[in-house]
Amino acid sequence: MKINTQLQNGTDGGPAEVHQTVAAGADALTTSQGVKISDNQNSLKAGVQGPTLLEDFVLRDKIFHFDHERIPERVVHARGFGAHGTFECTRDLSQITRAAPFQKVGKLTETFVRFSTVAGSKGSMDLARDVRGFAVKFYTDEGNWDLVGNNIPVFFIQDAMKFPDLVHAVKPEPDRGFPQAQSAHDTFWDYISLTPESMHMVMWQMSDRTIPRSFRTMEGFGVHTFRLVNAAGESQFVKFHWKPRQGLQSVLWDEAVKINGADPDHHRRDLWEALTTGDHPQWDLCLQVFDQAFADSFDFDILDATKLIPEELIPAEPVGTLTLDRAVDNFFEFTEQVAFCTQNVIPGIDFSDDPLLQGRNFSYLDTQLKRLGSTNFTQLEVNRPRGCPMHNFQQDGHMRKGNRKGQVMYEPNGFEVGPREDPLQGYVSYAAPVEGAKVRIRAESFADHYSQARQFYLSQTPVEQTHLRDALVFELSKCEHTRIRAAMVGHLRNIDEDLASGVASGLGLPELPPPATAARPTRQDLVLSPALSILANGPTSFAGRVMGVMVSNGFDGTVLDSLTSAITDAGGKVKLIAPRVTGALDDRGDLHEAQFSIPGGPSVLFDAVAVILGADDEKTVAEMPQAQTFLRDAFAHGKFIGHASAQALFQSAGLDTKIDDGCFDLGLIDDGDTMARFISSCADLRYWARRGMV
Ligand code: HDE
Repeated sequence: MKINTQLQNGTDGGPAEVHQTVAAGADALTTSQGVKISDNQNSLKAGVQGPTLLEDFVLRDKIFHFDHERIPERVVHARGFGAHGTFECTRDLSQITRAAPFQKVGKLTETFVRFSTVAGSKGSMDLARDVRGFAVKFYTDEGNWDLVGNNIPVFFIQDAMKFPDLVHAVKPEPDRGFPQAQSAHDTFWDYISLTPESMHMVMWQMSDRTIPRSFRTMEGFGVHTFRLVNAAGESQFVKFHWKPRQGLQSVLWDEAVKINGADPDHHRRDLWEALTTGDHPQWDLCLQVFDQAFADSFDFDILDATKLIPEELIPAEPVGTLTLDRAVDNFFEFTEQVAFCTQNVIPGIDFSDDPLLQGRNFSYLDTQLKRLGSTNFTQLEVNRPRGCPMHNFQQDGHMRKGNRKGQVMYEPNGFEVGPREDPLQGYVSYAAPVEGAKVRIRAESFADHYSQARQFYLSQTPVEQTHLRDALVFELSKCEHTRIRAAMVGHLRNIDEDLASGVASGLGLPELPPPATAARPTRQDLVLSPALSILANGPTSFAGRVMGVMVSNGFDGTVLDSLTSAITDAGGKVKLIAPRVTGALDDRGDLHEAQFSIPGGPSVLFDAVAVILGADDEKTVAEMPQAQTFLRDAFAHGKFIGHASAQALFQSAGLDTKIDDGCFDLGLIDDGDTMARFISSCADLRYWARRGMV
């Protein structure tokens, strides 16, 4: 497209402004009515300095639309990031379900995925300590199936009746309108302390699961028990799990706090970069399939969303792979307007009687109408079925397009017009027997609130247990009401006495409060589940990770070259940080462009770091407070550190006497061994021994 750019003066010779006018062959700018616009910079006025005229339809068209650009944000999960993907079936499940994506190995199904944080509003930060949403829309041959999950396999509450209260408690307190995107405040912990069923989820929430390194490094879970139904109408129960091929990884709380300042978009930027550089993240969809006999014999109720089934008891078997392969080309059109609904199921998938799931089935359609303003949101590109046609007699409503043509808009009709029911292929709900009186009651089998919380806590590595305790101390320290802190410690005593006393001492409680009253005693006999640990399920290489390399003028170019090629071979990326973002000259005189200036590229943004300074600038860099913080933070966060000619910086950062086995002198590159050891160590992500935790 050709554009003429001219500087023009106002008619009275007024200030110069830029006018970009249309050139031959290019599109002309028009109003929403298609009228070509001659001047997009000045409104129509009565006289050069006169008032703007009401008849200026060009101005009104533009501002009218602008005034109405915002739609209500999601009441929860407002901040999200979406991507297109493809699901490939790797196991034929036709014996147990007739669901279209699982009928044949190799079958591809288009998907759209949206990750989110729950509590914060749309403009909050990515690294809030929060549960992450993991919602997947499958555009199957038999309609859209939405698996609207989280990155945690259990939930805070057992019944949908409690959801509005839970959300009101965690959202900003209504009188003051803060805190934003935080659970660390009185109302949340007050509610939780009065909700013993939330204790298992609280263990997950206070673990590092809620501060993931990336969307790419977290698991996803359907949470509820669902049903699979085969062509013969036989049903089994199922739980859905997404397992990242990238391995699990989280950041430290101190990193999360700092990342939120340095790059509040850290997670979305990370996914955007992965998608746009061809580093497509993948998850295996794994199923835990079980029957009524297992459900009857299991220690807990499979309809209780505060419980999980340990993978050691029923393995999560891979049945397909999701690859996110395309970024959206318009955020609003896809990520904002996508409408997930738990009741979007397809033949072969059905609900269980989990009261939380049943309640969700009411909520999602309702919320989409509020948010998107019309029942016709199903016609939007991101929401309409893509793998199959949509044929019905629905018509009209706000923004409807594509009504059926002709006289007949109903069924049955004697004109033999339009689509008809299909008793053989159509969706048939599983004929689960139902009986009993209408009651508002919680089943006895939902009464044990502490045993799985204990099992989760004890299944964590010592490092993770420490993080969990510290998170509880941090959060409860933000509560102004001491009764809330004490009440929470009372619950922790039912989970693990050491945890309770650790938190009590972190909070400075004068004495241990009594244990909370429990409907059921905590079981001490549950077998530990290593599948619940992040550290036990980390990556096996540095692939998909980022090495931040600080360089300055005169640095050793060969060290950077060999570091870059080793990282690239391992599937990772290198990003350069230099005193100025223009980059730095190496000792051969070659300019290496930087992605960050030192103040803009703190080490919390990277998985591992290297500092390769040049003689020309070494002293200047060593004196920069941000360079010192870069190194000090990397060290404190247990990162692996490569270095060459960085003695002065280690000294000014106060680390010269602390260099340990997590630091690698890349100047000793000659034998190649140091570099190789550095790269393979980086796969472990952190040198825990430095933090006193092995
Ligand atoms: Fe949601 N939830 N939820 N939720 N949820 C919404 O729907 C709701 C629950 C989840 O990226 C809302 O479109 C109720 C569990 C995700 O667009 C709303 C209950 C799980 C997303 C809603 C729950 C989730 C939502 C708000 C308790 C994990 C974001 C905006 C009965 C399995 C989807 C919207 C996206 C969004 C209601 C509990 C996951 C209001 C009533 C449990 C990932 O409909």
